[in-house]
Amino acid sequence: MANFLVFLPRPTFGQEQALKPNVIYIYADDLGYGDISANSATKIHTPNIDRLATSGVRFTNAHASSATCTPSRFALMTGTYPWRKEGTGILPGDAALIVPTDKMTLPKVFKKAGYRTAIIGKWHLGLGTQVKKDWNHAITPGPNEVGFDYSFIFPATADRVPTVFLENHAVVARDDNDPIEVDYQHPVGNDPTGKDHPELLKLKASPGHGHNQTIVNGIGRIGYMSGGYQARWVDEEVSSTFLSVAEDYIKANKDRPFFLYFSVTEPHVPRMPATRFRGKSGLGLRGDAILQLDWTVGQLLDEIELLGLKDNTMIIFSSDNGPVLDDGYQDGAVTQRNDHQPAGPLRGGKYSIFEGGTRVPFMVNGPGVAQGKVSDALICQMDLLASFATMLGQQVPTEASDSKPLWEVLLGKSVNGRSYLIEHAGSLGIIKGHWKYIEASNKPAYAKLTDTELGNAKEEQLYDLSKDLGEQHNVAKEHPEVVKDLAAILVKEIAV
Ligand code: NG6
Ligand code: CA
Repeated sequence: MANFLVFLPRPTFGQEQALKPNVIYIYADDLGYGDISANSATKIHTPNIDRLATSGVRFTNAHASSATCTPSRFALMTGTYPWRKEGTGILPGDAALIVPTDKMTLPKVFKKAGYRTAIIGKWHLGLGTQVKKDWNHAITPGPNEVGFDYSFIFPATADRVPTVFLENHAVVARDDNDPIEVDYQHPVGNDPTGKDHPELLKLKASPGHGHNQTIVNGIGRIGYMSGGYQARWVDEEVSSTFLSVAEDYIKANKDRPFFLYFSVTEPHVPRMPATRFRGKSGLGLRGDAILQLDWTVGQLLDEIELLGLKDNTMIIFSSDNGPVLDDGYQDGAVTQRNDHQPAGPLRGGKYSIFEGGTRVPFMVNGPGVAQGKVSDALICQMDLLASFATMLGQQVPTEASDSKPLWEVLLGKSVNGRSYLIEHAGSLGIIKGHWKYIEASNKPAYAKLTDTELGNAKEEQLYDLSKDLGEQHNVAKEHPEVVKDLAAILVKEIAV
């Protein structure tokens, strides 16, 4: 009997693993298309991120669903367009969870296939069932209730309170004798605010941007916070904290398939990289933060190699929305710009319906993935859910209705991406083939605070991206039939 068992045609350990590669999704925050040298940046060098491009597929037409963070992450998790659902805009740090707990999500696809799943980094999709919550006890639901076995996160953005990490349901290093309180409407506690005590700031807020409420670590934040002095993060250590938690996680799970959503915070504000990166880019703290991000990616890639996981680990790198230089602090991004083009050849950036808002770096690397290939296929981060579902032999979940299964495209084996994608900022646009249509809108064309061309105009806009990637020449009048076709798709999609 024992001998018979030996001859059972069961897969060897190696084969089994090959069917289920580990997947690491590295998600930068506000990194623009032109912020990496793989996408032709010349004023900054990102050799480690570039390694992912040279040994994998680099996409030139890959998108976040939206031009800001929360909606893009909502789409990534749920496989649905965020503008279909109210309340998916940029969330405050005390928001309730907006990802449904009873629907399929990207991590649940992996879980269903027997993977261990983790998020390490920025969350920004809300926690708990209501705004008012007790930060001193377990907070639920959150990432663990939508598919992650393990979570080590910060709740919202680096510029929003509470400036603490949560491991699974609990604040890290909390102290029962020093309870944390958070409020976005009214001041709490006695901590100085940036508004009243600008002399205490090591990073000054930009005029008009707010970011002048509770001061934590010499930086004025959005929102008020009191207590939790042991738990408050030091900005200079946030990145290395996430990296070391990620390395530990990978080591602990190296013998079984895992999905790691590594959601780093660079180069989102406040840009306060570790001392050794400061002044290194010549582009101010934003550039320095990108160098820190690049170093982090290098460390992670080295670790994967060291652990012998390289042949069995797929790494996807992208960003949640386009770039912005001044997003609230005087950090040198504008004054030391040195002609750096964070959106590369694209117009607009974060907050914009022009391509700079959603078209972001996107690289896929790993077993079965073409090497050194450039793909112009249209793809959205929202498609990862359906793509991994099919890769793992599952049906595409019906509720992930906007997610397209594009596994072959991710591998670089096919260039047949989406037939169209709706882009989302203040208004909606649609990209189909070489055409880009932006609906007519009364919203502002320009945001002075962030110096962003938002892309809104009272008349409909149409651009031929094959000749005019920078969206300079509105050809709507010359191609009324194309305008009609794209507007009709938009109307149809909105009605779903
Ligand atoms: C904006 C903040 C900006 C940033 C952004 C969220 C102001 C004036 N600006 O409201 O600094 O925090 O929200 O960025 O408050 S995101 O990448 O998470 O979407
Ligand atoms: Ca972002």
